Amino acid sequence: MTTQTTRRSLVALAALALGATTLVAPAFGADKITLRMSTPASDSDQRSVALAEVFAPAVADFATYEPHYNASLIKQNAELEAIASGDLEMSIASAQELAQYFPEFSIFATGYVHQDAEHQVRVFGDPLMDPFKKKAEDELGVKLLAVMYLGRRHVNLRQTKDELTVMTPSDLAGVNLRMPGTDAWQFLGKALGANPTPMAFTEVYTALQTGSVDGQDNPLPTVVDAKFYEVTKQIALTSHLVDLNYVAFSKAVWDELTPEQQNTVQDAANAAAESGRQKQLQKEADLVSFLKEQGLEIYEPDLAAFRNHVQSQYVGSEFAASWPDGVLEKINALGN
Ligand code: KDO
Repeated sequence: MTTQTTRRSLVALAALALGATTLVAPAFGADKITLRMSTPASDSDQRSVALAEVFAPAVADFATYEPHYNASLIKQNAELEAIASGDLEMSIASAQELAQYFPEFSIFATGYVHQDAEHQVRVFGDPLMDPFKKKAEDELGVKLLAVMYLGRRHVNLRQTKDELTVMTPSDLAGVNLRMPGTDAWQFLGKALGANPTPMAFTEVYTALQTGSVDGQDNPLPTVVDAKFYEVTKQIALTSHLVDLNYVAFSKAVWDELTPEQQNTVQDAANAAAESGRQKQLQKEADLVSFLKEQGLEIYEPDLAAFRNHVQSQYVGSEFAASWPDGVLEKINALGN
């Protein structure tokens, strides 16, 4: 979906979001509110685990958390639309997905901008985020409750290192790299020097197995959780995106909660995000040896070459043009 098409449908979605009190009414019909959450991630992904084990029990007095994994309820990148139209109450949303509606969110999806997990937290809690959060709430009916850490994305290929060694972006020329299917993702794939191929997360394993793509990019915990290591041979540790997701919550449902329940939901989201972040960081540190045991070659390319190339691609791009003045500088100032 292009940004233009998405923006056209936004007006219709906003209207739906405003009327969503009636649309979500069935969720309030029972004793407890039902919070349907849809994600392409599996149930063993640390973000899923954190929501199920930390968020769900914390809100259990008044809400039943109902997770749907592996994009079984809503397809990847359509979750926000589903929340806006009252068909879903929660998701684990990417900045790239939000950028479909509000291009300025692409700043949080840009290569080599976030430095680490703590930097993400500082950025999310900083007043610089307020206009972004407000826009998502007012125009899409989606509240961004907390930032979840997905991890450092690396390039993971079917080829052995002997067949293809990735040291600089030019080594990725002609490599069909699966990237998720929105403009911001595709742009990042090109900025890396690859030939990006859009594809839903749930199709990636088979595509790697059959060779319809050369590789994919994701953090190490995802490479293990989705078993991509079974069908790939190498990982070049490009760290091109310290990736995040937001805990996205229906504004219409939020508005039906008492102030006390709202506090509980907010605290539960914060606690889940923190728990998931610590576990994901631990997994990132631990999984290199596991992946090596599985026979994958793991090595660091020329990071300066990747950083310079990626950053130079964003300068003057349509994405950079949408970033509010001064925000990149504020994000950088919150770094180490
Ligand atoms: C992916 O499709 O590669 C991606 O990592 C993108 C993320 O934003 C997120 O949607 C994630 O998939 C899913 O949660 C599955 O881990």
